[in-house]
Amino acid sequence: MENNIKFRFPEGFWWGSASSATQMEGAANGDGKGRNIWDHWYETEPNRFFDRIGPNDTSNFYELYKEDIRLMKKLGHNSFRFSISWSRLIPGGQGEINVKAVDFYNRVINELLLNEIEPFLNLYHFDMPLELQEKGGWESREVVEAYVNYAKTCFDLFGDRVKKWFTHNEPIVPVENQYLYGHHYPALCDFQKCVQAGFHSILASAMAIKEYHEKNMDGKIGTILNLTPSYPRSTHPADVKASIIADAIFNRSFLDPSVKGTFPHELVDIIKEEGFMPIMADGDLEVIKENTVDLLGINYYQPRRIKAKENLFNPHAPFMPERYFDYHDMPGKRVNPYRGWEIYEKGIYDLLINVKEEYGNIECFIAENGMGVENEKRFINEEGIIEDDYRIHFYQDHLKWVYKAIEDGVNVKGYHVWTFVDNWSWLNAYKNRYGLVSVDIHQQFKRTIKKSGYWFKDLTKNNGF
Ligand code: BGP
Repeated sequence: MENNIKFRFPEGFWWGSASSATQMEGAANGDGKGRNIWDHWYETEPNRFFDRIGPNDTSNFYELYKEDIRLMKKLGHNSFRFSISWSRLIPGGQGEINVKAVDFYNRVINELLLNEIEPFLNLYHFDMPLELQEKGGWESREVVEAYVNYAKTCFDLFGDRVKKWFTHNEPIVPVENQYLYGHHYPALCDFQKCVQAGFHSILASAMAIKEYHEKNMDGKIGTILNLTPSYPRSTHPADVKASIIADAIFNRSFLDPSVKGTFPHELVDIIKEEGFMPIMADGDLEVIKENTVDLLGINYYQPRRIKAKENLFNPHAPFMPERYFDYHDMPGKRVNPYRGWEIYEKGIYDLLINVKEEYGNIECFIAENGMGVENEKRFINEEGIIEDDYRIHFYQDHLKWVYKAIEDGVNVKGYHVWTFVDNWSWLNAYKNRYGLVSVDIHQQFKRTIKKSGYWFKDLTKNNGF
């Protein structure tokens, strides 16, 4: 088998997977955890969740973490990204620390290290403590301060062993979904709040980076962004312009300040012209300018196909970024029908080359890439294993382009799949499954390795395929 390896990755390449607290821990009300927006939304509007399955009982990593880490080891992980649940560590978001949570995260970190799996620790993955959301969430300056305190607490508690930190996962996603598109609580539609929340999460990230660097800990701190390369429908200048604007709004809005400490002028011009500038305090822009990331995590799922706007917008409707472009339904595109996302593996290469050319070739890694499929039970073979060949092909197709990016000089250090064990999804609960390992939610969350899990084991063992 060794000799058949066509794509051999550099020595020490980071192989692993990513997850998040709310999506996998379970024990949502257990051991002193406070409530977050998901616990609250599920209680008040369970109809918003697929099959009415909520975040209270997700995949039970809280109890099964040892078994999961043993499985990670078996499948060849050398790194694993997870997040701390802010409301578990500090119920209410500020004030007293929950000692049981400290104990839990210590046990997880120690168990990972014992198994030679490096913990990549993320501070915020969509799960605002409810009390802080009631103060306005990211809209509120007080929440920025609370977040920085929470970050400092985490560095002090776990920074002796954790050497890779991330301030946020996909910070644009909660902002757009809480304040514009209605997918996350409180489902508002208010561009002004959206801009304010976005600015505050960028500021919070920079302030946490500052704290971390000032502590002189011997690790790195970065952020994880979902990058969706924008492709214009055609070379017509109107299509190209629309695509540049979409890129500024959805990618460069967070990528530029995170890596360069600046904001794209295309976005600032629109925000100014439309009258949505955020409230900023003196010195905020300097903090953002001076405290950029050491390391960039990139989540890639799908591209964005853009064309010039076809119709005039309704001037009375709430402001939406889509006033500046339309989505282009490209004929012939390949789509994952369960999630509705286009599959375009070359996108991963294009965005990596862009990071090399436009962002100083900063050290980066693929922090999420994956394919969610419904009703995987239909693929179970006689041995009880889900034969998810489509997922193996999906990974191989993307990895070929990551490999090419490395050949072309991109400083990309690793590849994490989404996800290890099937987990609960914000919008789709357990409908679409992404794991290398399946979960039976009706049988105490029993784990079974899928075919892709065994493939991943060979991949990591051979450092390529
Ligand atoms: C990313 C998120 C993850 C995860 C994944 C799959 O954007 O960081 O939390 O959920 O997408 O998306 P979904 O669960 O919506 O299918």
